[in-house]
Order: sequence, then structure tokens, then C-alpha cells
Amino acid sequence: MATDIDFELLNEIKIKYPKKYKVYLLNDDYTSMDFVIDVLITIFHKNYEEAEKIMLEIHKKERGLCGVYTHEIAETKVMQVLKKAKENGFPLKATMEEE
Ligand code: TYC
Repeated sequence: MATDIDFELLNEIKIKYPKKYKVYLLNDDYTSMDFVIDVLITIFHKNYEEAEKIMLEIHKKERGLCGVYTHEIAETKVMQVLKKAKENGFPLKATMEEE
């Protein structure tokens, strides 16, 4: 969260904070629940309990937030998901949007 000091610095020396991007996984009918949990653990560094909770949220609400990153890292996460899904024969998709 920005403090008064942050705003002063911003005005005086024009610090630009990098934009952040939310990365979501999308629901589909074919990807296995176990595979989505594995993706959340290996790519998004969630523990098992968090991963299971996010996976069930996606399953019920069609998408779930997996993390917030700078542009380059968010793009890399999306690509890693698509690559791992393709390698394993699942149609799992990920998207990113500006925070
Ligand atoms: N809906 C899938 C099923 O019933 C599970 C699933 C969860 C798929 C999350 C994708 O991002 C996803 N097997």
C-alpha cells in the first residue's frame, strides 16, 4: 500500500512503479482436478491446501486468481501453463489482465 512518503517521492523524483498483472486459470470440462492442483503447486508455488481451494473455486466460478506479477513474469506464467497443459494433453488455459 502506498504511504504519504511514497507519494512525496513519486511527485518529487517521478518514481514509476511497474504495472502488475493478475494471472487466472480458466475452467474447462476436460482438465483433471489433480493436474490443476499440480500446476498451482509447481508454477504458482501454492501449497496443497491453497492449490485445492483455488482449483475448486475455478471449477465452480469458471476462473480463479493464481497470482499477481509484473508483466514479464505474468506472461511467463501463462506460457508455462500452456506448455505444461499441452505436454500433458489437457486444454487448460491461463489469462492475464492488468490489476
Ligand atoms: N472442471 C474440471 C473437471 O471437472 C476441473 C478443472 C478445474 C479444470 C480448474 C480446469 O482450471 C481448471 N475435471
